[in-house]
Amino acid sequence: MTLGSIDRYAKSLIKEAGHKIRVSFFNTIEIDSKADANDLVTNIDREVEQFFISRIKRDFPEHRILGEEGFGDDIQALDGIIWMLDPIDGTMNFIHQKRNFAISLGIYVDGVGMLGYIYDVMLDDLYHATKGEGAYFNDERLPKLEITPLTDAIIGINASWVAPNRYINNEKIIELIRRCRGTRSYGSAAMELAYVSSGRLDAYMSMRLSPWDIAGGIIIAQEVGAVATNMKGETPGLLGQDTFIVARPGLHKDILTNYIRLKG
Ligand code: 2AM
Ligand code: CA
Ligand code: CA
Ligand code: CA
Repeated sequence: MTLGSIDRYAKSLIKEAGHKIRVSFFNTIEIDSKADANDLVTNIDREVEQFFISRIKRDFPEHRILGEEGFGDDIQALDGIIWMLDPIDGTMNFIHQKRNFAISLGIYVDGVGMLGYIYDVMLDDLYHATKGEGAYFNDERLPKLEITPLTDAIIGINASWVAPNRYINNEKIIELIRRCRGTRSYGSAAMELAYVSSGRLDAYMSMRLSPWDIAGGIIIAQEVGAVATNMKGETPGLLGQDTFIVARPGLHKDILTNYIRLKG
C-alpha cells in the first residue's frame, strides 16, 4: 500500500461523502445541540462520519480514526496511521446557509501529516496536499505564499475574540483589526485554512480549535509556506483543543509578537 493509493482512495471517499451531504438537503435534517444551545450537530454529521469509518475499517483495518462525532477510535497517542476527520466543518453554516462548510481530513503517519484535504462540498472544490509534493486547488497547483505586510492583509477572525473574552487581551486584537486591510469570518475553520493556503485570506486565528478542525488544513498550509502554530508559537497539539493561528510567513510573526497577549 502506497501513499499515492491512500490518496486516491481518500479523494474518492470524500467525493462520495460530499454527494451524500448535497442530497441530504432533499430530506428533513434532524438538528440537536451538544455542549450548548449554539453548538449544533445533525444526523448528517453523524452519518457522514459513520460512512467514512465503516469504509476505512473495511479497507484499512489497521488504520485508526479520530472523528469529531466520536464514532472513531479513542486516540491517546499519535503512533501508526491516523485519519483525523471532521465530517462537516461549519455545521451552523450547513444548517442555516446550506453553503460554506467543508469536509476536513488529515492523514498522519506516526504524528507526521502526510495527506491533507479540505472539500468545499457545495462548490465541489477540493483543496489537497501530499507532504513534500505541493498543494492543489482542484487540479491547479497553489503557488508559494509571498510576504504581505499587515496593512495589506485580510484577517480571518471571529467577532467573539474581538469582544472582551477570557482567553485573549481584546484591546490588542482591536489594534490589529484597525491596522489590517480588512477582516472576514466564514464560520468554518477548515475553509479559512484553505483560504489562507490559496491566498484568499492572509491570516486566520481562533482561540479554541480541535484536531479535526486543523489536521487536514495544516498539511496544505505548510506546502505553500504558510506558518501554522498555536498562539504560543508552538506546533498545534493534535490530541486536544488548542489555540491556533495560520498566516503568511512574516505576518505570522508580526501578529504573534505584536498583537497576541494570552490571558492566564
Ligand atoms: P464545527 O462546525 O465542526 O463544529 C466556527 O467558528 C468554527 O469553530 C467551525 O470550524 C466549528 O466547527 C468550530 N467550532 C464550533 N464550536 C466549537 C467548539 N465548541 N469548540 C471548538 N470548535 C468549535
Ligand atoms: Ca461541531
Ligand atoms: Ca469543526
Ligand atoms: Ca464538525
